[in-house]
Amino acid sequence: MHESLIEHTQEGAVRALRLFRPALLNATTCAMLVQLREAFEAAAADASVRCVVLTGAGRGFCVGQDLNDPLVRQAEAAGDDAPLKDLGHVVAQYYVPLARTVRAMPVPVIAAVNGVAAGAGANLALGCDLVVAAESANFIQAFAKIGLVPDCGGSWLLPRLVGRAKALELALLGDKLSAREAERIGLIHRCVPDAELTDTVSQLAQRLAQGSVRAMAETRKLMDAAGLLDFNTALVAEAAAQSQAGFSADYAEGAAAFMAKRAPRFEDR
Ligand code: T3D
Repeated sequence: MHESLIEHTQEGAVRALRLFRPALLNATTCAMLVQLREAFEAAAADASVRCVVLTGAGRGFCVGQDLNDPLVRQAEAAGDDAPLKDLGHVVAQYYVPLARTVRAMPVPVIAAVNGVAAGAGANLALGCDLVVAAESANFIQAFAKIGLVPDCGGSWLLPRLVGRAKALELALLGDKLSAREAERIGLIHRCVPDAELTDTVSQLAQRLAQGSVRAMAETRKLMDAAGLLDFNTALVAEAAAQSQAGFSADYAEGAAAFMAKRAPRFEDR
């Protein structure tokens, strides 16, 4: 039997995934990354799920790669002629499929950052659609401190979220950024007092789950693509996506509910 490193719970249409290696601040192993990707895939395939929340157990959210994992730890002993491990292989095999899966979810994804988020753990959170962090949490682009470069989407996400100057400051210095400051510079959606994190995220998740999650997933796709497009091409992409949205049951329901002055009941995915 494999050890379970991800806890799954569901409340209504909201699936919560909790990273579970609390003693090591939820540092990720390859097994954990596979389990997390499979948990997202299961949520994507389950029509009862309309929002996913990702959080961590214990005092940390996730501190990125477990640096003690034999798959990534290079030999230290002088004279040890074991071949060097190829981290690019680990990134391509485990982090890339996970980051892609999260970014392509058919429903909105919220990161509930309960504590420190470092390295790939920080970028895993930032790749989610909305990031809500407890006031005591912080974000650390820890890569440069150990001679690595940002991964799990960091090089793409950071400049888009906060601009090149701040992105490079965060990545080159690797200093702790408080959740409050992360909210101020627009890196995350919101920072809340620790005691309010669970309720705030729960209310936000239930609200998203009641909306047109299909339109939300399409909106994320449009915004991600738009960064590489000129204005006119982005307009064309919007028209194509709106064409599809206009054929959806959600649009029929949303417009009918508006005209009838009642709350809509969205069911598409
Ligand atoms: O390798 C590849 O495949 C490439 C992919 C790379 C992706 C990456 O994520 S690289 C970045 C890896 N992460 C880090 O470099 C962060 C390292 N951790 C820290 O700098 C500190 O732990 C924190 C600043 C995040 C938190 O500090 P603090 O004082 O609150 O906690 P702590 O005492 O340092 O950590 C608690 C325990 O977790 C401790 O273990 P112990 O002494 O109680 O047995 C510590 O060693 C362990 N821990 C923390 N981070 C990691 C870790 N163990 C393994 N790997 C970690 N990344």
